[in-house]
Amino acid sequence: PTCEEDGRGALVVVEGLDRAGKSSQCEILARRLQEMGHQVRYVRFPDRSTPIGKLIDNYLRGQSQLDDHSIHLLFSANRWEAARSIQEDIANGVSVIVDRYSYSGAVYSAAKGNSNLSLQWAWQPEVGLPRPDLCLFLSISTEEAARRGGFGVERYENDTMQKRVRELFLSLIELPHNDEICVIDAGKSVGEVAGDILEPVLECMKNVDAIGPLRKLG
Ligand code: 2DT
Ligand code: MG
Repeated sequence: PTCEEDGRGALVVVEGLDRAGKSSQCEILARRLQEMGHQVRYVRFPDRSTPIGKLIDNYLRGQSQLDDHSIHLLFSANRWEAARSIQEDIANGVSVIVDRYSYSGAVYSAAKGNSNLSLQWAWQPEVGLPRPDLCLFLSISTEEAARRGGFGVERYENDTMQKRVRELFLSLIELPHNDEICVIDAGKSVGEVAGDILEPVLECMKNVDAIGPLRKLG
């Protein structure tokens, strides 16, 4: 029922700190777009269902120890193994909503206090992956994140790490070539945030054919 038959889909990434509401917002967004007649697929990273994803899941749950470089490259490999199917969907007019992507990948690794992974090193394995047409960064203060309940038990779910992650995310957003990043105030109510997200996504989906074919991350 839409005009997408002859156009490509949009690649929309949702990023942010833990407890910013990414997963709930991705689900709401995917449902609303579907109700409007768009073809949509919802993907999340890490995708813990693949063999590489299982290694990542074990690591995050503290069941295995891995060198920081090694786990970093597994997170990236987990995106590379999904890249072709994302490209195919986009080419076939299906928009893909992605819960966490390369930005989380670079930022979480570089935020580790005990490692010497620079943001620049951490970004390199992402070069060449499908480039998002739009990246929504769900921003909440560390105080608001704390109000939303305690941390889970996984690795990275602690105050020091979250503070560093937030700072690094903000430094990424300021880079001039990252003009597809749109900052959303995720401290508002679920409904308000959903409305604030829908608007730029619809705008992006309208403009995607003017952008041309799906680009690659540089
Ligand atoms: P979830 O809570 O969203 O399942 O994420 N992470 C994620 C990385 O360190 N590198 C990555 O490339 C990605 C996608 C963020 C689990 C944790 O994994 C971190 C939180
Ligand atoms: Mg989490």
